[in-house]
Amino acid sequence: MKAVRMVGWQSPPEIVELPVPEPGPGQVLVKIAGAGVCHSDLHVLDWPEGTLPYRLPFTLGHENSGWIAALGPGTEDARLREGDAVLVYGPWGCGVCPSCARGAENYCRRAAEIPAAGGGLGLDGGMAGYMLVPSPRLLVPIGGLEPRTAAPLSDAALTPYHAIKRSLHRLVPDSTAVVIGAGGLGHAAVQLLKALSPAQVIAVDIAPDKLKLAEQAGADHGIPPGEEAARRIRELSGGLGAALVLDCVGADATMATAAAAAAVESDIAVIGLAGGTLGVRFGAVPFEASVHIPYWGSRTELAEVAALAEAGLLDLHVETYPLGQAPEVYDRLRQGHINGRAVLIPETAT
Ligand code: FEH
Ligand code: ZN
Ligand code: ZN
Repeated sequence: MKAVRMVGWQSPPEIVELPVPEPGPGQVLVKIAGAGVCHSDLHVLDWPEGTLPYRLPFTLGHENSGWIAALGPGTEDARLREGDAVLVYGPWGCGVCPSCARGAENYCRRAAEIPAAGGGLGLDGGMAGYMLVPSPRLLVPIGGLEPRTAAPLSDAALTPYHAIKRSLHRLVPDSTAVVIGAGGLGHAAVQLLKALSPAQVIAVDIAPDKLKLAEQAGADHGIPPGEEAARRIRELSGGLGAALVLDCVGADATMATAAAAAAVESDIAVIGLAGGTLGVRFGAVPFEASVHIPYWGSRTELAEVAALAEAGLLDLHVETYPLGQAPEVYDRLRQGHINGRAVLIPETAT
């Protein structure tokens, strides 16, 4: 099978031929229908050796969907059958610590002992014809959803869903939510905010086509970034500012905008990985504003995201490409030329 491999630190991914793996005890083999192309991969590919504990080479792709191809010995789980369409839950923890036991493998207590964050993040991921998943617990059935375009639910949607869910109590009628960065995560965040809350939603992005996508996703306003953005947000929110700011970029400038646009008693959630910083001190952020860095989401939340999609309340914008075009697609992503989320489709995804 073809696989998109991370072969070196600060090196481009390579497409190689690999044998289709066999599921061992406890494992499940998934035939990949679609593998999302996440901006985080660009950071992983760009970061110098030593930044992450990953052992190279491995197959990229941490946002995956497909069909169960084979159940390894001991996985005869009544819940899953060969042929079932599934999402692959991305953060692979130890599976037994208190966090993992409640489905929050994104916050596994033993993460520091595990030299990988999941398939596509140090272990073989889904940018390939097939993917080995360590346990059926990491698979979420998706019923009648189209598997080839469902993959972004497992990251582009799950990450903002987790961040929004913990702030829902702030999103009361007449409140305002701001989404900075209307790319893969951002446009999903807009749809989720409109589906889950009465808040007015303001999207902030430098690219007009991204703002258009955000407005198609339900944003009430789309505005450019910069000095003016915070003032405009205050104007649109009756002077209060935003009860929730989701920074899907995470750069110095966007975090500064988040702090300037936030309301008293608000949440500022930074889910973008650009590596920016924000000074949190008296006067730098509004009174009782909370700044936090959520990471991905739980297995339970992924099932909730899948349910939202099956109910038609979440319909992500997906651009599909053949798996063999992975290097070009990563380049397009880096140049900001992907609208919504790009998904790679293996030639075996029939
Ligand atoms: C991937 C790798 C490292 C940090 C964060 C991520 C996210 O894309 C996972 O949602
Ligand atoms: Zn990701
Ligand atoms: Zn754990």
